[in-house]
Amino acid sequence: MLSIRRTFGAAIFTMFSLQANAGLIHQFDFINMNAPEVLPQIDMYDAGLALQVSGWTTSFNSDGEQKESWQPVSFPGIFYADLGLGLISSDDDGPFLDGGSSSYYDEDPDEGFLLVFSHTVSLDMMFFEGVGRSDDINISLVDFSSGIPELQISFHDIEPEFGVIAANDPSSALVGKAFMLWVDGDDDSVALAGLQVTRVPLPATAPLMALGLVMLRRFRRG
Ligand SMILES: [Ca+2]
Ligand SMILES: [Ca+2]
Ligand SMILES: [Ca+2]
Repeated sequence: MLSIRRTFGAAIFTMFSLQANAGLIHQFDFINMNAPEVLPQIDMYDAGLALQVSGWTTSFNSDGEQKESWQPVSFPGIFYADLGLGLISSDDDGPFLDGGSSSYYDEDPDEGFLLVFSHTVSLDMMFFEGVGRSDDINISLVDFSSGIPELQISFHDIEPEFGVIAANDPSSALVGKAFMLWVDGDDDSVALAGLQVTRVPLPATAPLMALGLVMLRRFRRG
């Protein structure tokens, strides 16, 4: 009888853990199969987690020096279409998120998406479309408390594999409420198709796991 109770307790524990973990992962899909739209920003919501995406420009030269401060793009705006999100940062600019040469900031800046979440998350997976051989992406943890993005920690020139960047050990620092996904080179041109994040700290997990442990102990005590 003891072994049955033990198994039952462990099963409850596992059930609670799985349930808690399943609720922590959030996915945001930016593919728009309807008519393309150009929007000043994108607001999305998934199970209690809000995300706002806005477009920004800057200029970094090939030595990695920042030549222009970050500027918000309000017009024309984010291109929301069948490959996901691109950015049209001026009347002459193409619809992809694309970088530019630092000598032509006015016509062809470096572009980025600022992602601002309502809660602290870890950035786990980024899905891109339109990725070619020359494309690489910079990912930064951002302090946005002043209203101007301040890059805190950056990972440069990451090449998506089959369109996917998966955060792993080197980028486990990507935990926060605001991130910039940006491109800096003349030949960078991509669309952001989706994101997967995990909400942290884990508000649901701790009490549920504690409950699971209590129940497990009770069953064990029998
Ligand atoms: Ca563009
Ligand atoms: Ca540049
Ligand atoms: Ca680059």
